[in-house]
Formats: sequence, structure tokens, C-alpha cells
Amino acid sequence: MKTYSAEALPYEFDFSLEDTALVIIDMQRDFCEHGGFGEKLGNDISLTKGIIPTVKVMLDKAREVGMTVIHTREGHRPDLSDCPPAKLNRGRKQGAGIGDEGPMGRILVRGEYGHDIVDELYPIEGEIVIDKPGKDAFYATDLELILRTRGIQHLIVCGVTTHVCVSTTIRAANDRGFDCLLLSDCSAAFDPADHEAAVRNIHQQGGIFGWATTHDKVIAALE
Ligand code: TIU
Repeated sequence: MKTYSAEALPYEFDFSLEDTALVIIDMQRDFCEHGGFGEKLGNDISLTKGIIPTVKVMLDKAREVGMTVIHTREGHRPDLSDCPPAKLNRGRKQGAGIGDEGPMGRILVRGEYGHDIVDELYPIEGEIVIDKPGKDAFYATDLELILRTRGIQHLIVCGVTTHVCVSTTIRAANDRGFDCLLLSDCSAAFDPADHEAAVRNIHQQGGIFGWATTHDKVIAALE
């Protein structure tokens, strides 16, 4: 296996094409478009929407070199039988009831327009889509089985939001023994302060949860 080395914090991230997956977290209309879950929670979606072109550059490169690509979507069954009352009740308090009707269909419900991935980053044939009920992409999904079956050891992770689903998934992956590289410019939170803190929290203490870099460093490593 040929090894590539990307400049990163706290030090270079070494990976090969065969044992690496690009994991794009929750780039759904519900988090990046008007009227979705993110906006209903009282957030400005300009930052989550704003990373779409940058994520697309990274996605195109991964497709070009043949890297495994995994997309995740946060959402629930139409009958909400997989949505814990604790999550449902907190969303409702904020006016963002999971399952409520919105301009893009029922909020965070599988099969609805708002639940799906934005057009620009829409999965193509051969890419894996993981539907997850929680913030952690490993929780109650077959993600780990798929990664182990493919011999994946390294995860290049991006998407939204940095401090919620991206960070939670990286922490969960770290405990399962995967090496994670966060792409800071392909990730966003509604508040930049949350984003900055989340990025730092990944690579601090000598890379306590993993590495962080920008997409151009990974692309440079692959060229
Ligand atoms: N609210 C928030 O920041 N995020 C989420 O609810 N889900 C994800 O991060 N995908």
C-alpha cells in the first residue's frame, strides 16, 4: 500500500488509499437550508451552507482517486419509534419538533426532502449512506461493520456540525481504534466559536482524539 502524508496538527497524518474513508457527516438540507432543523433551533445556516463548495472539492478528489466515501444522515423513522423522548422533547421546547411539518417536509424524518443530502454533495452509486438516529454515527448503525469489512483504519471526517455530530463521531471512532483526521474547512458549526473549540479539542494534547487539517493539505498529499 502506498502511503501518503498530509500536513496536519499535531503532526502529519499518514494514510493509504486502501485503508481510508472520507466520512461526510450530515450534509443534509435540514442543517444547510432554510426551514430545516438547524434553522428551527434558532441558528443561522449560512456557515453550514457555506462549506458545501469546499466539501465538494474534497469529495471530487476522493472520487477521482477511488477512496471509500461514506455519507451519514441524522434522522428517524416516520413513526419516530427510534427517537428517544429526551431528544424529541428538547427539540419541541426549541420549536424544532422532530417529525413536525416544515417547508422541506417532516423535520429529520427519513424519506423527507429536508432529511436528504444537499444536491451538490449527493451520493453517487457505490458510496455508502449511513442513516443514524443519534449524533454518533456508530450508535445503532452498521458503520463499524462496514469499516472493518473494508479494512478501513483511517477516517477523514468533515460535515456538520463540528461540535455536535462531527466531534461525537470522531470521539466514538477514536475509542474503536480508528485514526481520524478532521477537515476544519470542510466542517462548520452555526457559531464559529463552537467550531473553533471543537477543532482544537480534537488535536490538543498531542492529538487526544485525532488530527486536524484543511482539505488542500490532503489534496496536496494525494498529488
Ligand atoms: N444542532 C446541531 O448543532 N447539530 C445537530 O443537531 N446534528 C448534527 O450535528 N448533525
